[in-house]
Amino acid sequence: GFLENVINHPVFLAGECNTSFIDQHPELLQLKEKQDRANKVLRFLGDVIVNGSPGVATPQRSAGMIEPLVPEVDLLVPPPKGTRDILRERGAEGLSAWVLEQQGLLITDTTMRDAHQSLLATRVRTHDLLQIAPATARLGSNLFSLENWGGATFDVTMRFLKECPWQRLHELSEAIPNVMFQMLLRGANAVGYTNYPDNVVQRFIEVAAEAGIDVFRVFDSLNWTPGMSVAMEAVRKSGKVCEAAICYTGDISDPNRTKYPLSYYVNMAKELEKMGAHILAIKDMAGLLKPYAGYQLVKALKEEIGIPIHLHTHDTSGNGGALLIMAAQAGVDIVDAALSSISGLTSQPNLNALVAAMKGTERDPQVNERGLQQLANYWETVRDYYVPFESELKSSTAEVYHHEIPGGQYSNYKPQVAGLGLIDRWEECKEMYHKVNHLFGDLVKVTPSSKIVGDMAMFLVKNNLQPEDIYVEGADYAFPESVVGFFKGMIGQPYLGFPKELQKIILKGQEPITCRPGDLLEPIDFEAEREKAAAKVGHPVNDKDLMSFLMYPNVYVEFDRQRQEYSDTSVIPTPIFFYGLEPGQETSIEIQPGKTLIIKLNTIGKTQPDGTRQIYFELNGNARSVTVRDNS
Ligand code: 3PY
Ligand code: ZN
Repeated sequence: GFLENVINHPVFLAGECNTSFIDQHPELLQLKEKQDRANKVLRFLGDVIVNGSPGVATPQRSAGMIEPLVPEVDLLVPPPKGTRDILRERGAEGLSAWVLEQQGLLITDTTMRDAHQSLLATRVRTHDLLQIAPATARLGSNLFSLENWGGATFDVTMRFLKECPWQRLHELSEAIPNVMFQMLLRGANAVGYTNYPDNVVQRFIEVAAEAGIDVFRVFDSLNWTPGMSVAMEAVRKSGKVCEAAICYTGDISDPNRTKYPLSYYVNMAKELEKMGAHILAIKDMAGLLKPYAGYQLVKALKEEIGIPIHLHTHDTSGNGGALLIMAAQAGVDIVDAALSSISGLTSQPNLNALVAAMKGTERDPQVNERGLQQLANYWETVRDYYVPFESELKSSTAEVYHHEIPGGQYSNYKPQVAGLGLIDRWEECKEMYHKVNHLFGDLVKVTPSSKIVGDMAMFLVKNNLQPEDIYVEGADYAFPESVVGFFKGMIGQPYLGFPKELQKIILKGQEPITCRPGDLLEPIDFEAEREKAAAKVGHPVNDKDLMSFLMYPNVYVEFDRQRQEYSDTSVIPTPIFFYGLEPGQETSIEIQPGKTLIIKLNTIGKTQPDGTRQIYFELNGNARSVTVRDNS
């Protein structure tokens, strides 16, 4: 390889080389880099071929998978102007005013975030997002926004996909310059599961705004507005759109569910408007807002507040499409939906069907129906790559009105239950989720409060306990850490307070807090943390990587280690990334624009006494082999 190139170089052969030889011939170093990169990719593929991919229990054959049809668009013509241009020209307040001027229903496409978070365990890779990005910019140019970042994607990209969430955002932003990017931010929990110091939340928002996020949907998992204030102010300061959410739970149309009546939501909405929200979101994370209740809620909010209203729901019950139409009738400004092939069930309602239903009405969204169908067709093919991550829910279910499990949690809770060996008690685990909700005083359940309810439910089932048993035997049990933290007040205060007796039992004498957890957390010393991170990964750490480290210290360090070992694997096509190659199969991987590796798997060697195997490839026509440890 490298050495041969050096000794065969004419200058070297002529004996004219001195110490500046390499300086004068940087192409040799580049070649070495490229060869290193190719070796790393081969070692990664070798590992997948021998050991499979984490989380893929049922291996698939990449050989049988077809390439998606990417709609043809003219890349030389810049995409039409969109909402990002409006935000740039008119600012956040101007954008909000523009929304109110629109007669047509505006639509956010959630395909790139919540849809796959809710149906495919958040596993959709950057490679698949980027391939369709230029077409999305052109065929979806009339969309209000693309929700494509935040929520669970930040964690999952690093933890399971070995990708950098910031790189994803950057690359998407280059490919889609015209439509606003939207992210989900968990208030003081940012994109994690725990409260972070205020200056971390602030810096995270600054960095995300700079990296391409235009609309920040901010919520608090207990609807506790003090938990939202720091994030909301930081978004306003960044010049981007502050969309503050009321999380919907219970049922305003059920006279027996008195804790969260219509007035509760109206009051919260007024407060968020006063706190400076540019847009109000109704975040119906479990899909509990029934169509007529939705009409009533939107109507009341339109009368009581002046900012635009953006409705988010999940179609778990199958009533999601009806809800969106009723909400449109009541005057909702913007709704969330997902391209048909990644819609429905625990995901958002079907965007293409909504567009068809609204066509020709007063609130016709005036989008490119044919174009959006082509985008949906692309995702239909791509969805097949993610089969092992599908939840097994086959039809919509009205049972969600009973268990109230959020759509984004459903596809996660089941594998967690399975992981604890409780899958044959799945029905019981769902029922226990319901019981724990009421044990805890009927909570707003959304990340992280939903995770706490889930953790407690699994804990009870695992220990063969019923909620009542806690009052008798509670002292004998060590409760899940998340549950203890919750009762300590570490994610904020629930509406109407904690159940006091239960709180005493769970805290075992510890004093709960009633202030904002952020008031107690020391500000982070960014430069000290940056040094700590740099020491762990062995190279300087920029602002974005520092944010990754602060959100998920261990996950970030492990992700970085893998990237050093295998290079940036986000460029590998998804079927190959998850399922490897079969002998005789060939693939091409564009490691950077214009640099493509053609890789063919020849044979897989037998396991050696030391537990390794030799994997024989052809790389751009040359024989190459790598040694891989067989973990089986
Ligand atoms: C998240 O926080 O990831 C959610 O999707 C909540 O609905
Ligand atoms: Zn959602």
